[in-house]
Amino acid sequence: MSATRNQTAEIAVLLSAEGRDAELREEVRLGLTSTPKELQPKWFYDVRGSELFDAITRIPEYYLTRAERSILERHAGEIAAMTDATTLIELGSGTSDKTRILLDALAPRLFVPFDVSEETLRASAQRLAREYPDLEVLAVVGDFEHHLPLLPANGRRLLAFLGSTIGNLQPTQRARFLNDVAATLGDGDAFLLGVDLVKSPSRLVAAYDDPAGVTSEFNLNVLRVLNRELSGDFDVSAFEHVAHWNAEAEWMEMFVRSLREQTVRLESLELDVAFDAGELMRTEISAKFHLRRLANELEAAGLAVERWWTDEAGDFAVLLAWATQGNTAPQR
Ligand code: AVJ
Repeated sequence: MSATRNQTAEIAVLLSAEGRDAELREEVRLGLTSTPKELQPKWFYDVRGSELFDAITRIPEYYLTRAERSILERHAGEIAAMTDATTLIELGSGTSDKTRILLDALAPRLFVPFDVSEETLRASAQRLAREYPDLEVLAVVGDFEHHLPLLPANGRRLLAFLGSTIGNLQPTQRARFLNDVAATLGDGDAFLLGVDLVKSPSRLVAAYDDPAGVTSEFNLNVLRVLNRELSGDFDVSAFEHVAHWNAEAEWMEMFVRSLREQTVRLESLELDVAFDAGELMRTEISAKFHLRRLANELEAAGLAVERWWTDEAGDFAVLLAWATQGNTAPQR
């Protein structure tokens, strides 16, 4: 006599295909009619974009993923003991790769992977549900800039935001996001944040402009996304990948550069977009942090940083924080 779990993941869709579509159209119209032109990095991640990002995490120059994994491998037990969480929520979980380290250490009852990309999320949630038959998996399709208050609130929660994805937000977006996190965390809930640290520009540029050209493919893929989603006619071969260290802002930025004067039509938006020869369109910022300063930012948002860990080289950091307003760390 045995009770078998069905080992399938449940999916909750907070951002419907129509909602996502409306957001894409609105943001792309705004971005392509602005000076300078800009696209939001979240639109990279269609199926191909998610695969290309996965490939990036394995290129020798892209140290971020390996550094974060080494921190989690070394300290997951400690993180589990400090948080004592029964629910693990992972924002922007993508393929949920590093998540396994946390799942193994925490052994939560419920895992909530949260991502905008429904297809990628479905596939990885099903895979995890099969790999961890005792784990309840509730995948949530949503946008972490809008849907944090709608996250499941059962048990003591660990909210993980890894991979330095926070670096993709502009400073004002970032402040708003951190405030939302603080407001969402209940008594004893914890926030685990992975961030890339400021280092030599040459290493940073190498990480975002690899010689094998994987990052270039990833970056240019966003034009294919627009072609497909908005009936566009971008000639991808008429653009090139550019990665640049912005020393003032302390962020890496990626652009696509138009190789000639050209006009692109986005039929679904009834929009013609003129590019000059050499014109740059920014597709991503990836901010790099100083630990002390970032901890101050978290404190200002109502998040008390309890501890942080770095990898041996000091390239990357993982921070653990609690909400301060009316919240207390679990008593022990
Ligand atoms: C998804 C935030 C981890 O900003 O480093 C990788 C995306 N862009 N190479 C980052 C990315 C170019 C990446 N994160």
